[in-house]
Amino acid sequence: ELRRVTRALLSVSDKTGLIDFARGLIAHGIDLISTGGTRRALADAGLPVLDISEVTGFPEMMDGRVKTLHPAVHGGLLAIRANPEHQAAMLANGIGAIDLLVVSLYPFEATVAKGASYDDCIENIDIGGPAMIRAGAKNHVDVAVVVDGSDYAAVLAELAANDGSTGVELRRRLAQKAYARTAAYDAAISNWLADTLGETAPPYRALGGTLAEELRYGENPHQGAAFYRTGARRAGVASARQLQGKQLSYNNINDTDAAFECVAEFDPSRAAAVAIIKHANPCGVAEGATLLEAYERALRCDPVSAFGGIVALNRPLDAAAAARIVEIFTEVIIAPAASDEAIALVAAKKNLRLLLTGGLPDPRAPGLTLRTVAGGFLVQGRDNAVVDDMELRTVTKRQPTPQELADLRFAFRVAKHVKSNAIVYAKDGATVGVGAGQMSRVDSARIAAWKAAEAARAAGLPQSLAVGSVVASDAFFPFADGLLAAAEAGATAVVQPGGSMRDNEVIAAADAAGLAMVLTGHRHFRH
Ligand code: 93A
Repeated sequence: ELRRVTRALLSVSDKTGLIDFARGLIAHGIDLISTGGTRRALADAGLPVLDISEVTGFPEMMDGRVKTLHPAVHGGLLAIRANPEHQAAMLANGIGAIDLLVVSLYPFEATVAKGASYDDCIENIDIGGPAMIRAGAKNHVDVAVVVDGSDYAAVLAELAANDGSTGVELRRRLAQKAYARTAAYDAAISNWLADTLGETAPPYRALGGTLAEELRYGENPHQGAAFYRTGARRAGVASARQLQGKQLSYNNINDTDAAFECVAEFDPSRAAAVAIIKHANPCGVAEGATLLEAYERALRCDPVSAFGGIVALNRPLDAAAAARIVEIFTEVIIAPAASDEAIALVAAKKNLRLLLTGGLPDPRAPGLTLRTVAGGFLVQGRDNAVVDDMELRTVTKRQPTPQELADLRFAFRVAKHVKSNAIVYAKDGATVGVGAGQMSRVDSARIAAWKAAEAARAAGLPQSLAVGSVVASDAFFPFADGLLAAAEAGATAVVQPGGSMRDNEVIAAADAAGLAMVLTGHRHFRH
C-alpha cells in the first residue's frame, strides 16, 4: 500500500515551515508545483518549482479566485492509479498525477477574528483550496493531503522511512484530518454569515470548530478529550492567554468558563466583582469597592469549597487581590488583564494558572450551547437574559426596600449561573449561601441555608449569614415549602420567575411571613 510520491502540489497561505518542508521533498526527487505566492516563496529560496499556470494552461485570474480549478489539477488528484480507464483518461488529456497535496487555506477565521470588513471576509473564503483538499482526500488510496503544517515532520519521516513513498495508514489519517478541516472551515463561513444577518437561532447555525489542543484526559482519567475552538468572537477561556502554570485540564476549562461567564454579568464600571467556582457552580460571588474586598466577601460565603477553586475577576487583577488569592490553593485565575506586580505575585505559585482574556464577554450576546444525548445532540441559544432587562413585578403586600431590590437583582444574576435547582441567598452584594443541583427545590433552599449557617460559624459570627438576606430561585417555587425554608433561615425578600400553578399559595405564604416577593417572568434553568 505504499505510494511513491513523484509530484507534489503546494498551495499554502500560511508559509511557516514551507521552505524546509519543500527542501525535504526535493531531496526525495519530488517535483513541485505551486500557486503564485507559494511559488514565489519557493523560487526566492532558490528551489525548483513549476508554476500552476503551466500545468493548467491558464493564467491565475480574477484576483486569484480561479487558479487551481482545472481538470489538469483535479484529474491529477482524483485519478485512481490502479484503474486503467482513469489512466487512459490521464494520458489522453495530458494530465499528470499529483501524489501529495499541501494546502493551507485562506485565513478566513483569522480575518473574521480581527474584525475585517465584509468584503475582506468574502475574499478570504477559499474555494480552490477546499476543492483540492476534498478531491485529494477522497482519493487517499493514492494521494496524501496535508492541511496543517504541524504534519510536515510526520510526512518527511514517512518518506524517509519508505524511500520516498507514503503508507496507506498515514494517507487515511491525513484524509480524515482534511475533511475535519474543510467541515470546520465551512462552518466558520456559515456562522459568520449568520452573524452578519443577525441569525442566532440554532437551525441557522453550523457546528464546527478547529482542534485547539489535545487534553491529557476528560472528566475522568480513562476518558480521552480535546479542546476545540469555534472562532466565535467572545472574550473567555477559549481565546485567553495563559501566562503560567501547567496545561489546563478538561475540568479546569469547564470550570474556568463557568467562572468567567458568571463574573462577566457584573458591570466593572459599577463595582469590582469576583466569582469563585467549584465543579462549575459558584461557591461565592461578591461585589466590592476593590477586587480584594470582593474576593474576601466571595470567599466568606463558602471558604471550605473555595479550596482548589477557580477565581474569576471582572477587572484587571491588581497586586492587593493577587497577594490575597495566592494565600489559598487555587487552580486558575482568569481576568481581563493583570498589573505587572500582580503577575509577579502569581508567578511565585508555579502551578497556579493565570489566564488573561483582554476583555469581558457581553452577557447579552447571542450564542449557542450544546450537549450530547445518545445518538444525537441538543443545540440551544445561550441564556443571554439579564435581570436588568426584566420587568420586576412585586406581588406581595410589602414592597422590597431599595437595598433588598439591589440584592434581589444580584442574587438572581448569580442564580443564572448555578445548576438547577438553584437557590441563592445574598446580602449587600455578596452571596451568603448557595444551594445547587438538587433534585428538589426545597432541598436546595435547605442546603443553601445550612451553608449560610456554616459560613457564619467559620467566621465566628453568632448568627447565620442568611439572616437579613434575600433569596433568589432560578425557577418558580412549585410549593410554598422552599419559600418557607428561606423565610425560616432569615431571608426577608424573594425573587423568582413565577408561573407556578400554586403561585397564589406561595404569595400568600410570603405575605404571612412578611416577605417581599418580586417576579421576573424569566427562568434561568441550567442543568
Ligand atoms: O481563490 S481561490 O479559492 N481559487 C483557487 O483556485 C485557489 N487555489 C488555491 N484560492 C485558491 N487557492 C488558495 O490559495 C490555497 O488554498 C492557498 O490558501 C492559497 C495560496 O495562494 P498563494 O500560493 O498565491 O499564496
